[in-house]
Amino acid sequence: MNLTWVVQVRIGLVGKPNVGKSTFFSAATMAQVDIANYPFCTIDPNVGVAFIEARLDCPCKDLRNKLEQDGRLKPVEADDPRQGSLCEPRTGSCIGHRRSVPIALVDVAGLVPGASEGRGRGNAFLADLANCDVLIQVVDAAGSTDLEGQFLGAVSTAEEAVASVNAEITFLEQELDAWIGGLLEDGWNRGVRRVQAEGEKGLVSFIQERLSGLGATTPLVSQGMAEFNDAYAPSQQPWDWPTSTLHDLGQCMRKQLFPMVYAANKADIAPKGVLEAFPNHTMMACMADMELALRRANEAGLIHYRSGDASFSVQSPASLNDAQKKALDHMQERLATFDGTGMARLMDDVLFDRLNHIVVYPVQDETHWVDGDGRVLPDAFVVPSGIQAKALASRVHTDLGEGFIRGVDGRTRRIVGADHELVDGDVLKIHAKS
Ligand SMILES: Nc1nc2c(ncn2[C@@H]2O[C@H](COP(=O)(O)OP(=O)(O)O)[C@@H](O)[C@H]2O)c(=O)[nH]1
Ligand SMILES: [Mg+2]
Repeated sequence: MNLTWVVQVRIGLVGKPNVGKSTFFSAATMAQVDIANYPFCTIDPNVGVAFIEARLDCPCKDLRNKLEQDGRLKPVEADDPRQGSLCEPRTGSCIGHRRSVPIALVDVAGLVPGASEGRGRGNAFLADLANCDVLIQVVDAAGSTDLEGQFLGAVSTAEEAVASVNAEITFLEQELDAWIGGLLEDGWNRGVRRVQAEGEKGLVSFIQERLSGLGATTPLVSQGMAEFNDAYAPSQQPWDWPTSTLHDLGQCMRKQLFPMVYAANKADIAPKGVLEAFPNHTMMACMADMELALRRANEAGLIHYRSGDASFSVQSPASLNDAQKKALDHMQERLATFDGTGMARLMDDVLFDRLNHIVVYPVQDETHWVDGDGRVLPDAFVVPSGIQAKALASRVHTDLGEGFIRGVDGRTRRIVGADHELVDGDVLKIHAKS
């Protein structure tokens, strides 16, 4: 089976140069994955797979509880490396019933001021951006670099850092707006003819087609249109709209197409109070280079660290030299101060709050929660909250969707119909005509 389906969400890392995008990307995509399962990774070196922990415990916890109650399984041993997990994930991992799910992460380089007019890599970044469901703008919370990414000498005051972050946010919005506004402007004559023939419905379908390469769907465009009408209430007819109005329209579409979350990176060297200056943004403190260092040290067997944790343990303290000890002490202290590197928290927020996704577990056997080969809970699907049973079936396999007969809820054993809406942590058996 083609396994590209396991990655349903694409997150883009954007921002001016030298803010830490590539560091964030390397840290987040470090887990070894079987690249054959993710063909897109081999095509683009700046696309990788990152794992995000599901919010709810893996259903293998319920399975274990049941087996223990029935006396068919002994309680977890203290030294069990999987800390009780019973599942056999095809991708990602599950330890202590903490199950991780894959997403695609894209390091979008070259988005510099003026990029939409051809500066830097010019429009090359657009192809990277186009398929992203959501963007993380990495900003330099320390204000240690200018808009071109040149390092500034002195460390900024809070005021300077806030002004600098504001400039980063504004430049990126302007670049995206100019790009989307330009796309609308280009074909506007055709758009106008559609409005004359079909009214606003024609305009929506024109915009949707124009921006389909960016993931525009009719509901998204309609939502953007509603916000445009609210905010700008243009008095002229669309055929009389000046360029500036088209760009306002582009801005409303951008907000729909690219929801944005901010990583206030370099928190370790940032002055206090930067985050507080952005109450209307989803912004979280981040230390990408520390996450990278911790993951590398973990990989090398020096420490035991799990992304998201606010501390780590040293494998064999006696074997460390003074320099290593000092470096690790320093990291412990920073980690405690910031309650973790912030990366896992940010990705969790993006996937489950901003994108409102859930994790569900399709199985072939509703009693034992296994697939055809007897593999326990092999797949964890990241899907939009409230997805219907038949739509989930289509994501598992187009044949399962087309032949959908009914589903069976793995917990209640109730039969559910095509329009049954799934909730986080559901286990579902799908019956389909073959
Ligand atoms: N102090 C500090 N420096 C960082 C952090 N993350 C990245 N850097 C440094 O910022 C510089 C630019 O990082 P890079 O990932 O290449 O930035 P990119 O151009 O946005 O991809 C490098 O020297 C990194 O080591 C962080 O959290 N704190
Ligand atoms: Mg880079």
